Amino acid sequence: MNLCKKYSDFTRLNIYQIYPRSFMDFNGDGIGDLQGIISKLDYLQDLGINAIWMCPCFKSPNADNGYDVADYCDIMDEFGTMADMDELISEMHSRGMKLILDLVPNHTSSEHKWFLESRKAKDDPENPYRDYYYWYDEKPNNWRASFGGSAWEYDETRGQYYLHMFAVGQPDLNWDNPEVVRAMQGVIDYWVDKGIDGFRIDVIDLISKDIPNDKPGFGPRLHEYIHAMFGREKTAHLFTVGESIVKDIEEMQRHCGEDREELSTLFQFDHLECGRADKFTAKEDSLKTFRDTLILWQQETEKRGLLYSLFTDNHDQPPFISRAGNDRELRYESATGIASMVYLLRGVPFIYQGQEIGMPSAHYDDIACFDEVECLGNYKEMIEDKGLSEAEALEKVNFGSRDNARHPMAWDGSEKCGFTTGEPWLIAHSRAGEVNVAADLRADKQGRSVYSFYQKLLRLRASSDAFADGSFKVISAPEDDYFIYTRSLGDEKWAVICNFESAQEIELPFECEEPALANLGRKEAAGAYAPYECAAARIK
Ligand code: TEU
Ligand code: CA
Repeated sequence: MNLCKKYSDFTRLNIYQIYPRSFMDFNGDGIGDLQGIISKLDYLQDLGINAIWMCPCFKSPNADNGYDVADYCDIMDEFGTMADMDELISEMHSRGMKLILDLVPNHTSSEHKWFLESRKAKDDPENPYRDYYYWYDEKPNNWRASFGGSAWEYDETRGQYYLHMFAVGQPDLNWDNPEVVRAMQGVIDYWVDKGIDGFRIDVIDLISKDIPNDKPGFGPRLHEYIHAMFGREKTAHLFTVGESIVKDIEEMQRHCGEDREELSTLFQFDHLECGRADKFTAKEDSLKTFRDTLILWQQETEKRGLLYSLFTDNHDQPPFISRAGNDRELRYESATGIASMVYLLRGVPFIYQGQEIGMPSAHYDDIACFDEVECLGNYKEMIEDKGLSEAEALEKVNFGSRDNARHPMAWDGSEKCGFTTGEPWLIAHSRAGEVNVAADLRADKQGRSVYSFYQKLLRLRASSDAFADGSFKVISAPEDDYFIYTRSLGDEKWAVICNFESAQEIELPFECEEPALANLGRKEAAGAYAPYECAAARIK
């Protein structure tokens, strides 16, 4: 028996990512919750979504908004109860939708029972949690935490340093301890028994470390640990997507090859570098670099039969249209044009909440409006260590902060955006009055609804074997300022034409039927294309 499902078992998934804190608040406390998600399932189903990846919803003191888990088998108070969770699962399953949970195996919260026990167990070999974390008398290396500062924190109770690759409140688990592996298997099995359908796995590349040799990621036992989690009969049916900074196709093969029995697919981030010099610094870029990175991964994953993850946005990334598109005058055009560059490719689509209406970055005028730990840590470093002025640092934070993706979903143009009746935990984006679900649906009358375009795109994907399983071929040349590709399976052949930022004539080397999908309503696949205009048409 193969202990992992195959590529072709997942090509019909259309996945939507939810950040529960910001999606929909049902009980009016200003924080999104599980009942809020349930209330929007019909909206999502209507869009063409058949699976949801939900960011962590487990008990947490929220040092990093739920990525610091205090109990993997219980629900965060603000989000609801286990009864709500059971209801969500059954409401989804009755609609034929799959639920993918976010597993955070690299670290726990410093308030997790494992850590509370571990910190008092230095001299107690009887305590099973004694070696659950990395404890050292002296810092064994100079690793820096992702959110600023040293990755080693002195703990008074234990009298030793512990490792945290992220916030101080996120101690890293010591996977070299077999008890930790077993504990995480127990967590997975708990949720499998509840009937969930898959996991997104947080920073999977970090779980194995080589501390004495100073190697923070891709440690020597990484694949042994992934296999221990997911190469089991109990987990064979799951869809699993790991978050990882894989460098090349060989590395991806080692995670997702069918014979490996590890993961279904991975998120890799190469293509997202378009439009920025670093996380907090913008850069003028053509979509060419984005296109060429996508092409490379398309070709390599197809050659090896690997499942590729199609995405541009998530809860860590400011909206892609705000840095690589034009989120002002051409917001509709660039949101839909970029969608056609990505979501008709070979792989499994992930659409982040708000992307389906072309929601732009948040933009706040005051650092006090920001909430997330990464940008606040970096803001401090920019001013204290790098000598930036407050205004310069604020501009950088406005560009790169993860809050750009975490502000409340704007359901309508009212003061609280239809997200809550209370005080929202984070201020809505500055253009919520203009860009919201209700306004976007109204724009359908003018043929300018991003939602409606996504809906048509997802329907096209769902109705076509070529888009689900067909092969990919690039037609445009590297010097072209546009992207043409084909997807074909047997007699079913499609062309997808996506123009970049300038108007131009586009010739096609083949004849096409009238486009089945076009953001500006064009009737011929070839001809003069407006900025970000796109079309998908069957080849005759
Ligand atoms: O992010 C992993 C990660 O590598 C981050 O540094 C990420 O690159 C950064 O946030 C981008 O700005 C994951 C989660 O997606 C993130 O939300 C968590 O904060 C982090 O792990 C720790 O659990
Ligand atoms: Ca709530």
